[in-house]
Amino acid sequence: VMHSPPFLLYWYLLASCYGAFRCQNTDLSSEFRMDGDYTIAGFFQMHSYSATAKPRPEVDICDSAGSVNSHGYHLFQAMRFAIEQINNSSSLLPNVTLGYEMFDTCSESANLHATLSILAPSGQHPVEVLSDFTRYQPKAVALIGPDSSQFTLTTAAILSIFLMPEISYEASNEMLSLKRTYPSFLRTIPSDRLQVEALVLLLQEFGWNWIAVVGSDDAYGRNGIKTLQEVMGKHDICAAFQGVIPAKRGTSRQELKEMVRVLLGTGVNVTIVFSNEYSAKDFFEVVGQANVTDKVWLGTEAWSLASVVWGIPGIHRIGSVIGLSVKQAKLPGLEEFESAHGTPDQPQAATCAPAPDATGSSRTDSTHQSCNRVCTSCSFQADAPQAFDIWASFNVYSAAFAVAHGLHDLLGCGMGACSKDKVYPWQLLEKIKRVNFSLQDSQVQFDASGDPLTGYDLIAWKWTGQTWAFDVIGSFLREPDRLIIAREGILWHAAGNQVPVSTCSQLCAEGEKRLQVGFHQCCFDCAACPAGTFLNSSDLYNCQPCGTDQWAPVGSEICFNRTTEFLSWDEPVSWALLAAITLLLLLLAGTAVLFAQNLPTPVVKSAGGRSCFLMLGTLICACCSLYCYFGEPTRPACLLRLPVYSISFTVCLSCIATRSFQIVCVFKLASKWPAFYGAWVRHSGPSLFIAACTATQLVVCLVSLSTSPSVPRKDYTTEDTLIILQCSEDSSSWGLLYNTLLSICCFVISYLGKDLPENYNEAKCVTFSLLINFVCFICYLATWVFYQGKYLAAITVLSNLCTLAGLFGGYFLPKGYIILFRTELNTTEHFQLSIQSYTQKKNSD
Ligand SMILES: *[C@@H]1O[C@H](CO)[C@@H](O)[C@H](O)[C@H]1NC(C)=O
Ligand SMILES: *[C@@H]1O[C@H](CO)[C@@H](O)[C@H](O)[C@H]1NC(C)=O
Ligand SMILES: *[C@@H]1O[C@H](CO)[C@@H](O)[C@H](O)[C@H]1NC(C)=O
Ligand SMILES: *[C@@H]1O[C@H](CO)[C@@H](O)[C@H](O)[C@H]1NC(C)=O
Ligand SMILES: *[C@@H]1O[C@H](CO)[C@@H](O)[C@H](O)[C@H]1NC(C)=O
Ligand SMILES: *[C@@H]1O[C@H](CO)[C@@H](O)[C@H](O)[C@H]1NC(C)=O
Ligand SMILES: *[C@@H]1O[C@H](CO)[C@@H](O)[C@H](O)[C@H]1NC(C)=O
Ligand SMILES: CC(=O)N[C@H]1CO[C@H](CO)[C@@H](O)[C@@H]1O
Repeated sequence: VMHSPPFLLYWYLLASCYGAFRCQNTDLSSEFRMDGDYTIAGFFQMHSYSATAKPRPEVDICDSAGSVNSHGYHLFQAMRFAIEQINNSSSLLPNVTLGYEMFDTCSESANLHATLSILAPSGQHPVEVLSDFTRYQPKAVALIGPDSSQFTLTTAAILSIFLMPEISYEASNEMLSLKRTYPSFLRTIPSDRLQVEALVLLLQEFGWNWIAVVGSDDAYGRNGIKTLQEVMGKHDICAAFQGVIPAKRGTSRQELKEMVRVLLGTGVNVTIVFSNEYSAKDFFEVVGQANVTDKVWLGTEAWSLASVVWGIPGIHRIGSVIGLSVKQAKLPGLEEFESAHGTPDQPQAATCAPAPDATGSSRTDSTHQSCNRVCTSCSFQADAPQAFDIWASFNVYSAAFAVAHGLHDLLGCGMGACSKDKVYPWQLLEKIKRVNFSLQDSQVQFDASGDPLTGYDLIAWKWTGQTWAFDVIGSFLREPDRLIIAREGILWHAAGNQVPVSTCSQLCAEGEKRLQVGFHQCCFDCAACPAGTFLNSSDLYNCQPCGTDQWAPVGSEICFNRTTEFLSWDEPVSWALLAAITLLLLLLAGTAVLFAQNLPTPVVKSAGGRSCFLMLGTLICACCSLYCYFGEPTRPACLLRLPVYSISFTVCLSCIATRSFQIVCVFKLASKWPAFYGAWVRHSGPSLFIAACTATQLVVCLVSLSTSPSVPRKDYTTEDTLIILQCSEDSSSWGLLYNTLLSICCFVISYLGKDLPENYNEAKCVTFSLLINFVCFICYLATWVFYQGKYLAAITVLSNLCTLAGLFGGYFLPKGYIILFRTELNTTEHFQLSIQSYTQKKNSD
């Protein structure tokens, strides 16, 4: 029963592919193998091979076309070495023998051929057509390799259908981390995204933000450039130049020369070369001919230690080369193993089959000896392992051990004896994903994307004359991602061993924002942030406004808190004013007592008798309201202080007005309009007048309080650095206006009585008081227009205090003086005398 047609279709395709290869090559077994209980496949690029377009769909024969690739050869030996060690181990997979099948994957077709070969079931049965692969048992339980990202993308896509574990040791393409697409792929080399992050950290470390980026014309280079672009953009680093190194040799030389010319023309001092080793070689050959001396070249793990690059004649002149490399590692015993196992002298351990007979005219001639099968020639042709080869070998070695640990877990070896059951690849995959073991001082485990938790080492090239060497100058560590670098270990090829500069614009001074010039963010002019704004390090292109309670000077990177100000109790000005208020209060109280004691005397009677107490009382009230101007303004104080003062003052003024009016009436109106005077006295006109004036003021106050109540308010406008805390007395002017009108009224009435007898004549005094009142009011208004600050409250207090003191001094003080010191004037006789003399004078006029 077939449940999933798409799968079936896929499998048909695979099967027909496989059939096509079969026709060409009857030998389905790999080129290099060892039998065991479980077989692990290994793909290595043992020959350098440059693919060319072919008219017929044939599998490339690696050893007939290319030269031996020493690097691949050492990796291949590392896998054999690992498997032998696992077999020898008594703790890991005891009594279980692992076998291997190795393939030379020098080209796409060789790689696909190898992939299909390991998928074929054990033995040489035709491929079964299944709709469920859970019981499918291919020849190998897991695959280690292939090396390049390009081949791996193909292999991983196919193996993922079968959930067959694949651990690559050199395929760093970021896309392979996508577990949705490549669920069975793991690797022991970090993803290129991590490499990009390390490179960007390196750029930031030295403040290089105007650089060039070149990459090779393959998945590695193109994806690297793409990711670099993305990550650099996030960190405000710009690429002045971006280029792809042409892949084809020979004809494209001119193209490459033009590219290098343009690159050098940009004037950048730092270039990232995200390239495979062969394209890097082409690139640096051209750079070497361009007489470049003092630049910095940043390399990726693929070429920074590769001998094909540092071996280019004249490359020691191009400047400083800093690169990332896989983590340095030791693999003791590998070299001995290689020299012992270079020749197939142990047929039971490694089978080197003779080359198969030619099956077609297009295949290799029958006399050609396959290098893979004649291992001696390989070991003769390969170079001795470099540090780079050993370090990369460690990735192969740890991949083999990861498979072994997974298998160890799956077979239940931890319990004592291994079960040697059938193993399906998808079961093994689950176990491999969870391995966590330590190997030669490093911990091997995979994250959720199947990537290793290792970082990179940072290396710098070191030339002594023409001899190449390198220093490990730091490392990039993971979780958290960080760069540790010994800067003094780097030899810069610039004057005075200075760190080269590569920026488009000089950094702006503190507190200056950037004004982008042209297309790139890294090229800018600077402009200081205006006052009241600051430059946050998170956005260097815009000034941000400070909070309302804060201020900042021009060109600031922080905001300062504003100082809150108000007229406090403990200032000298306050002390002086408080003393004056208290003195006036005491005088008012004293006068009240004095008047109470001398109530029957004519002076007190002429001053209004009992109504004097009302006036003194209101003056005391008004005086007390002045205390509300000190200290931090509170809601009740703001609400009450002005109405209390205005109403008290109104009462006082209206009293004075009635008093003056009364006297004028007695002397002038009584005789002219007796009826009016009678009505005024009968209907208690004075009280009504006072009540009416007060009620009007009360209404004015209530209306202004209800329309805009006075509350404590922060004033930000007066000074940038201050907050002035004050009451919002927006509608206070109506009450003041009303009082002013009343004052004028008072003034007019008292002026009418200017010719009355001296004891009754208050005109001079009242006029004096009211003049003081006007002067104070005008002074206050003038100050208010020009000054807003904490001392405005003090000025208000002073103005009000003067007004009150003027009223007291003009009205009560002369009378108090007569009571105390001129008792002879304070007699009924004296008063009658003065009335008589007034009447006589009037009649004589
Ligand atoms: C495995 O053991 C054999 C003999 O016990 C020894 O010769 C060989 O070197 C060992 N291999 C490794 C890789 O340790
Ligand atoms: C580099 O210098 C050599 C000799 O100093 C000169 O012959 C050659 O033309 C120069 N090349 C370039 C590209 O300037
Ligand atoms: C391995 O096999 C040997 C002999 O066949 C046996 O003595 C030994 O107990 C086995 N070890 C384990 C761990 O199964
Ligand atoms: C892996 O093992 C190490 C040491 O045994 C341990 O510290 C670490 O927590 C383990 N990691 C996980 C993910 O279990
Ligand atoms: C490159 O270095 C030179 C000399 O040190 C310097 O004049 C130039 O401004 C640098 N270029 C950039 C883009 O920083
Ligand atoms: C600056 O910006 C960062 C991130 O947007 C923010 O967390 C920080 O509070 C800002 N600093 C100031 C002083 O506003
Ligand atoms: C500014 O005031 C806020 C709260 O009002 C306080 O948390 C902060 O520490 C103050 N900053 C400075 C620099 O005084
Ligand atoms: C335990 C075991 O089978 N060890 C074998 C592993 O393979 C090597 C040869 O590669 C043998 O020598 C060991 O006996």
